[in-house]
Amino acid sequence: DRYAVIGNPIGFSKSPLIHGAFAKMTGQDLVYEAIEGPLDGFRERVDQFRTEGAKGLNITAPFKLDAFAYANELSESAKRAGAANCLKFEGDRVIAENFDGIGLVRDITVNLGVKMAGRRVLMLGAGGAARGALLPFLREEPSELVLVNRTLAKAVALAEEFAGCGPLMVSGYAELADLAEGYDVVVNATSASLRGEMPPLPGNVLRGAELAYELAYGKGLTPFLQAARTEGVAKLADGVGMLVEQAAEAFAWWRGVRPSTAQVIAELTVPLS
Ligand code: SKM
Repeated sequence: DRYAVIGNPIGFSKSPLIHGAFAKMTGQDLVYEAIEGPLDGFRERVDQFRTEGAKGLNITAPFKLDAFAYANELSESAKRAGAANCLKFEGDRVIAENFDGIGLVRDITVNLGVKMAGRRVLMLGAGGAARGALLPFLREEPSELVLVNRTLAKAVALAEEFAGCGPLMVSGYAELADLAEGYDVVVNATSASLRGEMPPLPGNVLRGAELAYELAYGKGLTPFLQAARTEGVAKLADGVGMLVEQAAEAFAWWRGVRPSTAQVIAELTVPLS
């Protein structure tokens, strides 16, 4: 059976390696490749892959919205995220899922051993990555989840979509100085790290946190993680565990077998120094 990850660019993707390891571990007979999708031709490329007998697809930037639009059945998490990171093909059925949020929660709570229940959580960014994580985070029942964004209106609009789902609040960066200290978990879901930049956090916000989590993976000690280290944050992590956990969810959904993730995470983890 054939599967792939599609994105543009795609050369950096670890998904073929991860799914290859899962297939070996569980004895599943499948081929998993990487496809560089044309920026203006996602639909045609996926049509083609399906006519070649594809059973499923992982989707990464910049196609998660295109994949959502391509599907004809949406899971609750895909609907909430407004984006798909995984598709399953069954005849004419194209079913969309989004496992990024659950992958992040599993990495934080299971792999890193940081509980979110009753804790204060700060989410930086209000784009697609933040959106996908909001509902899975709220289900963990934090005492408070604060969404921070440069453009406050964007955070407000996003929070409105999740009204009634839990203790979700919004803030601009500057105002954070007043609420500062006492966050337990701080997640960087902005794209700042991809440009080697630091989100404009007031000085003391990271102090006393148990975990600083960088969603991007493979960037080493980003300015955000560096700042967290300087502030003495106990645990630092990048998104590699999240990547492997969302892959395990996808694999289980496609194949009906759940692979274990610890060994693959250990193999892919680059020390943050
Ligand atoms: O959501 C995941 C996607 O499924 C695969 C991926 C990758 O291969 O780098 C990254 C994330 O966007």
